[in-house]
Amino acid sequence: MPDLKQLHDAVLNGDAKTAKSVTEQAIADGVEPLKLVQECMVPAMSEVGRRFECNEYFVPELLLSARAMKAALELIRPLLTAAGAQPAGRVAIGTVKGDLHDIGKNLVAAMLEGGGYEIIDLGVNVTPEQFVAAVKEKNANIVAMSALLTTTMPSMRTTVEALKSAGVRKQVKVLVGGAPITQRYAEEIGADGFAESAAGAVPLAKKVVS
Ligand code: B1M
Repeated sequence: MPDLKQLHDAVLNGDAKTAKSVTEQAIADGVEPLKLVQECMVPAMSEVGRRFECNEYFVPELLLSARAMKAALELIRPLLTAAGAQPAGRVAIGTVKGDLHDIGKNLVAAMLEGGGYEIIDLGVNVTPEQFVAAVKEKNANIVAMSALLTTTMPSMRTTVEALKSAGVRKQVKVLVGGAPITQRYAEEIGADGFAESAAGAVPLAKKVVS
């Protein structure tokens, strides 16, 4: 059994090679994949954020940590995905316009995929028009938006408005999340639900669709 603190430290120190090898070993030893995410990687990224705020870390360190987390997540993602289940719905997911943070969004997508949802991943810097197009052209019945910057949060409201203007608001449920987002903000902009974590997105999607 590998020492899981090594995974935490590898993400914190931006060491993708170690992050990957410790994750591989942990999976082989039967450690619950979600435990690796929730108890090692997410706390490490929080510490990265704290160091960035204190000017101990700068953008290059952020990028290295993000790369280490992604390397480990790539191994975990397939394990979160249920095999062969009928899709419970079709989710168009993206990080909103102006925002390039995608680690949380990717985690939410993987959890929803694991929960039986078909995922249309629109990527990052997604405009309201792109969300509308995914609903119209790909028949998504859930729009899930992620924002990590306070400056990009307003794009969630603009997207809700764009869905209304395009006449498709009633045929989709809108879910929002990301570090600066709150239940109150979700209500304010007319979203149907807010999830604080990737794991919380699955029961939320089930609840709003039913
Ligand atoms: Co940036 N960044 N960043 N960053 N970055 C933050 C967000 C920040 C809080 C750091 C800080 O100052 N402490 C700060 C924002 C401040 C603010 O707005 N108030 C910040 C800043 C300022 C910036 C730049 C402006 C820095 C600069 O260039 N000067 C710049 C902006 C670029 C842009 O987007 N236009 C920038 C750039 C970057 C990198 C590119 C270097 C890199 C991102 C790499 C990538 O994503 N591919 C990066 C990183 C890594 C971070 C931190 C350190 C970590 C983010 C992360 O991945 N967390 C972050 C600090 C922090 O969060 N503590 C920070 C781990 C991830 C699993 O958590 O994304 O919160 P999170 O997702 C969670 C939940 O929020 C939820 O589920 C996830 C898992 O449970 N969730 C959802 C997320 N989306 C959801 C959607 C849902 C439901 C739940 O839908 C239903």
